[in-house]
Amino acid sequence: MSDYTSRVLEQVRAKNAGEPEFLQAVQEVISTIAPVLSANKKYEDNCILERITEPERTIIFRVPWQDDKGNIRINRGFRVEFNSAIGPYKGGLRFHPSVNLGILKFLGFEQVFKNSLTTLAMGGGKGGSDFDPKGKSDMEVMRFCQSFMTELQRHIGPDTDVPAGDIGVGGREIGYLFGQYKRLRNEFTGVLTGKALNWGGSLIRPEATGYGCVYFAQEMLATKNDDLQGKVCVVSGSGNVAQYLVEKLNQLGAKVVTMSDSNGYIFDPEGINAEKLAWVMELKNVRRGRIREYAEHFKGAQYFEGQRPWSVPCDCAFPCATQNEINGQEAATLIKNGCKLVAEGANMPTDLDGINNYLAAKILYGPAKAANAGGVATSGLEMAQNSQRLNWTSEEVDAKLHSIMVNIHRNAYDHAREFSGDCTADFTNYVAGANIAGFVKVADAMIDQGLV
Ligand code: NDP
Ligand code: 2IT
Repeated sequence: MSDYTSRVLEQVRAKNAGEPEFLQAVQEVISTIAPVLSANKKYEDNCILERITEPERTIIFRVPWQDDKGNIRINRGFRVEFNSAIGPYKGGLRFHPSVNLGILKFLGFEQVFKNSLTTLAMGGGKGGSDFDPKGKSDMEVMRFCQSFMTELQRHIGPDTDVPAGDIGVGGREIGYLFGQYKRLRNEFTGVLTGKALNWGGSLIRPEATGYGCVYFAQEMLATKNDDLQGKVCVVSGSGNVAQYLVEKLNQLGAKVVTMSDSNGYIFDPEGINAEKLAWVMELKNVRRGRIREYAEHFKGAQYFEGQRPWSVPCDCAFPCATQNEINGQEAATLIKNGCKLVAEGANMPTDLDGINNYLAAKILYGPAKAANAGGVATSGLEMAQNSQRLNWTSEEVDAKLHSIMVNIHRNAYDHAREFSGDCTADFTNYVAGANIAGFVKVADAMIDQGLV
C-alpha cells in the first residue's frame, strides 16, 4: 500500500465505522490498485479515491404496507446511487431481513467496477429493503412492492437509474414493481431489467449470471489447457444464480454434488443432473420450499443442517448464495481437499483471509465482480433491446453474453499481467486485474467530467 492508499483507507474507515461489509469491499479494491495509482499521479491529484468511495447519492425511505390480517407493517427502503461516471446507475434490489445501508454500500461499490468491466455504459447502484419475502403471500409481496415503488419512482428512470433483481427479488417482484412504476408515471419504459419476456424482458437474462460465471471459469481453465469435462463441482445456494450455473455445468460435462440454502446443504455423490435440477427449480421457484427436501426425495443424497458445503472435496467451487460465506479456514479446507478453481457467482462470498489463501495457493480464482458480471451485462443488453424496441433471439443474447465474459476475462488477465507484480507463468492475480481494469475506466471518466 502507498501513502495515498493508506491515508484514504484510514479516512474511509473513520467515516464509515459500523459498515464492515463496505469497509471490506473498499479495502479489497484499494489494496490492489496501488500500482496503477503510483504510475499515474493524476488519480491522487484529482482525489479520485476519496470521491469514488463516497456514493453520489443515498436515499433512505419508509415503506408502509398492510399484511393479510390488516396489520400495519413498516420496512426501510434504500437506493444507493454510487457512481454515474460511465452511465446511468445500474444494479439490483435486495429484499432480505439482513439488508442495511452498509451492505447496500458494499454492493453498490462493487457494482461500479463490475459494470465498468462489462464494457457497457452503466454506472453503479444498489438498493433494497429489510423486507423478508419468505412466508409472505403474493398479495403481501405485491402491496409491499407497490409501496416501495411509490417512493423509489421519484429517483429512478430509464436514463437515470435502472434497478433489477438480487436476493429475494425475482420475476414476481420485478413485475409488481414495474406495474406500479408504469401506473404512477404513465410511461412504459425500460426502467427495470429482469422483466418477463412478454413485456420487455430479454431472453437469457434469468440464466445470465450463472451461465456467465461458468463461461468465466472456462476461460480461466483454458489458460491451463483444461476444461470442465468431468470436474467435480461444489455449489452453494439454490436461487437464481445457482440454478442456472448448475444447468450450464451439467451441459459442459461437469458433475455438481452440492447445493444449499440458508438452512443447510445437500450432498449428492451421483450428481445433480438435469432432471434433479428441474425438481430443485420447482421446489425453490414454485413451492418456495427448503433444500433439505431434496435428500428426502432423492435416494443417496444427504442433508447437512446448519452447514456450508466447503468441506466436500471438489475440483471447482462456485459460491452462489451470499457475502462472506467462505472464511479463511473454509478456503484452506477447499484447497487442502484439492480444489483448483473458485469462481464467485455471489457478491463478495469470500472474506479477505479466504482470498489471501486462494492467492497464496495460486489456484484459479475468479472474483465476483468479474465472474458474476454476466447478469448485469445481460441487463445492459435488455436495456439496449428496450431502446431499440426489438427483441433478440436467445442465441444472439447468449453469444453476446459469452463474448462479454471472454472480454472480461481477457481484460482482467491483461491488467493483472501489466500491473500486478505477483503474476508468474502459471499464476494470474485476477483480483488485482479486475479491480485495476474496472477502476481505470471509471476514474478516467470522472477526471474528464470535472469536479462533480
Ligand atoms: P436468490 O434470492 O434467487 O437466491 C439466494 C440463494 O442464496 C438462496 O438459495 C438462499 O437461500 C441463499 N441465501 C441467501 N442469503 C443467505 C444467507 N444469509 N446465508 C445462506 N444462504 C443464503 O438470489 P440470487 O441467486 O439472485 O443471488 C445469489 C447471490 O448472487 C447474491 O450474492 C447476489 O448478490 C449475487 N448476484 C446475483 C445476480 C443476479 O442477477 N441475480 C447477479 C450477480 C450477483 P434461501 O432459499 O433459504 O433463501
Ligand atoms: O449483483 C448484480 O450484479 C445483480 N444483482 C444484477 C444487477 C442488474 O442490474 O442486473
